[in-house]
Amino acid sequence: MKQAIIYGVTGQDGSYLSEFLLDKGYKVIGVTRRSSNSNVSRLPLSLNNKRFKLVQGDVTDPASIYRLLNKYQPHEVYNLAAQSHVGTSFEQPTTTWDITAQGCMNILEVIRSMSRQPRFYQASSSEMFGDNFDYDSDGCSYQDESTSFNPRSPYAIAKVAAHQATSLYRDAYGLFACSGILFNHESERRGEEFLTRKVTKHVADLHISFLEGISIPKLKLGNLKARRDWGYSPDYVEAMWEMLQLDRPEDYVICTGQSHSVKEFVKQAFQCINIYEYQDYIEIDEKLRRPFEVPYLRGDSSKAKYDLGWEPKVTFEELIDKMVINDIQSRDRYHEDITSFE
Ligand code: NAP
Ligand code: F7E
Repeated sequence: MKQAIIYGVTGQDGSYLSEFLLDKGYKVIGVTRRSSNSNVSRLPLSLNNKRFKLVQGDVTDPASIYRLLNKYQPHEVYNLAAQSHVGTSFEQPTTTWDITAQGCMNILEVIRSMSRQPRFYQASSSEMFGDNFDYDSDGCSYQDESTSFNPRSPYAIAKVAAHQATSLYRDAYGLFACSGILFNHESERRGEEFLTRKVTKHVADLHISFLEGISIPKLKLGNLKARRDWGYSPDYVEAMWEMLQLDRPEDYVICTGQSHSVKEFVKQAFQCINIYEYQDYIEIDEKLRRPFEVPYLRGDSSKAKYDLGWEPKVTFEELIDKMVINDIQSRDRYHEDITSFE
């Protein structure tokens, strides 16, 4: 039976990847760092599976990585662990570096020392491009595997370091190590401080507030002009696995090829509850703007389509529908629980 270790299993992608690998018949060892409260809320399905094992560990602790990898001797290691919030990285640059850059190097060093070396996946990010892009034959801007990096946040700098380390260990030591350069991907399990989930959760709250006849404060947002290429996380974790099944390790851009502004996302989310004048329900908070913004992301994943046969399945509109409906249903369930308690 194939075994995989997932660092970052408690996060959005880690939870979907563990379910995907379990469906494929893997034994999955999910690594979680110690916390004072349970952080496994995204893992109920995996935890019910006998082939899933949750263990403690931390990517900033090399000895713990050494012990885990040598104990389980996995076939594949997925490094999804990161301080992944770009805004927070401006406030906590050193923590971001320690987890996101040094953490990757710590895993690579352990793999290098092993006699039976597992295949390694590194979660790279479109943030690494910063404000760089190329032009296609129609004059439209895009980023792909050959676009140069220009990281413009502590998070992106740490991701570039990890990305380059992964490529170095592949070339210098012959490790089977790949980086997926993933553009933004979201889901019902997205953390609530990211733009998409913050918006869909607010839209759900607003919907319930109308039913209850109460008013809630406006949604505070930062930059509405930035453009992102937003896809669906369960689609994207499939590409991670596909990369590790290849004959040769290579890096791949994973994206939808469509770019939308934050404003377009907000507009579409409010339309899900039949609000067409979304401007009446939001306000701009200058404190939510970042010291530097990545203005435009639109990926080209032709290489992944050709080599991996990978294509995104969920569209921008379907993604927003799924997230809003899920948040409304969760609020309904919460509302029922409160009512029955009263
Ligand atoms: P996420 O929800 O923030 O999950 C991050 C995971 O890393 C969590 O499980 C977190 O554990 C874990 N972690 C943090 N510090 C750790 C440490 N010191 N040791 C071990 N684990 C640690 O992120 P995501 O959206 O699933 O993204 C997965 C990966 O892809 C991240 O590396 C992210 O930077 C990268 N990425 C994401 C996107 C995107 O749009 N989602 C795009 C490109 C790249 P806790 O639960 O304990 O906090
Ligand atoms: O911001 C703008 C913000 O925090 C999206 C991470 O998964 O994808 C993600 O990074 C956009 C930015 O994601 C608010 O300025 C406006 O332009 O959801 P986000 P991100 O920064 O793009 C990349 C690929 C990763 O690798 C990262 O790990 O929305 N924005 N107003 C806001 N953003 C937030 N969070 N909150 C606001 O109120």
